[in-house]
Amino acid sequence: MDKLKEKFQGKATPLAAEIKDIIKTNGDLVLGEFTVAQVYQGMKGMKGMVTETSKLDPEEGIRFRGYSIPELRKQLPKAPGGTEPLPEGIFHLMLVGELPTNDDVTFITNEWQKRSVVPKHVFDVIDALPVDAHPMTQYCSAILALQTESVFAKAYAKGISKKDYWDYVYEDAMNLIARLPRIAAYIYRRKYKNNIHIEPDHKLDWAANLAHMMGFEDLDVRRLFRLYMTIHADHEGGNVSAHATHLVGSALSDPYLSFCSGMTGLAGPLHGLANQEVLNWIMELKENLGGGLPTKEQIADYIKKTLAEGKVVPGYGHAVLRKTDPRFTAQQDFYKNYIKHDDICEIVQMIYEVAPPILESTGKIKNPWPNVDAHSGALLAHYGIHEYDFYTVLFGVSRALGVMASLIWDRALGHPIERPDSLTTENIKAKIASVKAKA
Ligand code: CMX
Repeated sequence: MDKLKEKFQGKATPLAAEIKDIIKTNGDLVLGEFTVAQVYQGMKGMKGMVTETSKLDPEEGIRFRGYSIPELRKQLPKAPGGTEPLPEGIFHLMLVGELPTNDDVTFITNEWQKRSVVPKHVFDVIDALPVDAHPMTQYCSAILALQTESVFAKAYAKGISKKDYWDYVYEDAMNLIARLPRIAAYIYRRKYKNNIHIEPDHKLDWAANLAHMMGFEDLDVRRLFRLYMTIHADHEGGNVSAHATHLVGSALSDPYLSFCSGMTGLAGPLHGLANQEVLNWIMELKENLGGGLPTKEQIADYIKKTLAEGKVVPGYGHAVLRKTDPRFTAQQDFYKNYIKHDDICEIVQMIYEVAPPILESTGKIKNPWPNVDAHSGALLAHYGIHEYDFYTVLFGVSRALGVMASLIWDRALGHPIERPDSLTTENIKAKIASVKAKA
């Protein structure tokens, strides 16, 4: 058993026993009530699942195992000479609940290097798609094609004990995470760089290797990729990509199948695709004005026009957050520290000043503040990654860290198949009538 797996088992075994006891002794304790509006409107605020890896506070933003993003930028191990955390570190933190040492992250980098070979048929499946297929379609197809490698699915077919599920899920999760940079870079080079591919560099860490295989050797791009992969990794359990992965995993679909469903959810414009939408929206604004920096008044008019056309302002709003997303702030800080001047990043800052009061004045948007997607594309574009429709793939590579760590926990804690109850509108009307009759 490898040392990370052993450490995980040391944490999971007592927690699984504790949870069994909690359910036995306090299983009837009421945790919350829900309303008709919540049932109709996406179950917002309903507490309906357990996620160990991170917790989202509406006012403060995400904490990974209790650590905020600014704390993690300081405390997680860095590459030699690097200034941003290695994403290997946040995976360790989410999986075992402890800040890693330098040795711990080196171990994970080496494991992912060893496990990173992608079978040929996966590239064949990508190549079978039209080159103009959206990169997320290519990415999801590749993940499904990779399912042939699932050790969980093979072991399950032979017959394994429930108590061993997590062990096979761990193997699949580690293999899947290890292979994603190669797949993402392959899609990028196929679609935008004349199908000319770059071999992995086995001396590089996971995020730097992705930048390298995409064709970016600049140290600044490595630094950005390490930050990007760290901050996009997880956002507790209820967001579409995390919930879909967890839900499909609860049917004991293997990690490849489960992750693919999470990624098809991430590909939606109200979730991860918003990063491409933000850049398209900003470029449309620039084009309408004939290039250059817009004034604040022009930005305000453009936002009002977007709302009047019944469209969403991409990168703004959130189902849980009620303040500026700390993932936005971390990227803003990156811009101010390392880039200092860039037209698109400046427009992002101007939108941040102009948009919130306009969105608030609609009276219906619950969170007028920017989310992670409001800034990420501008940083990527600064370093020459102008293919906006590829951005969600990068989000998807990072998101594997959180949802795979959670999936290992799900199986180690023996979470059963998810099956909430549903109601018809007739049921709801009957309930309203009976409450009114009693009043
Ligand atoms: N622009 C315009 N309208 C918005 C809006 C925005 N940025 N954010 C919310 N609204 C609208 C909703 O569409 C809804 O309108 P209707 O009542 O007419 O249906 C109303 O305001 C209330 O919505 P809400 O309760 O504030 O927000 P939701 O929880 O329903 O939705 C989200 C959250 C993120 C989907 C929404 O804010 C949005 O569409 N934002 C733009 C897309 C985006 O940036 N998504 C990325 C989120 C982060 C991520 O997952 O990556």
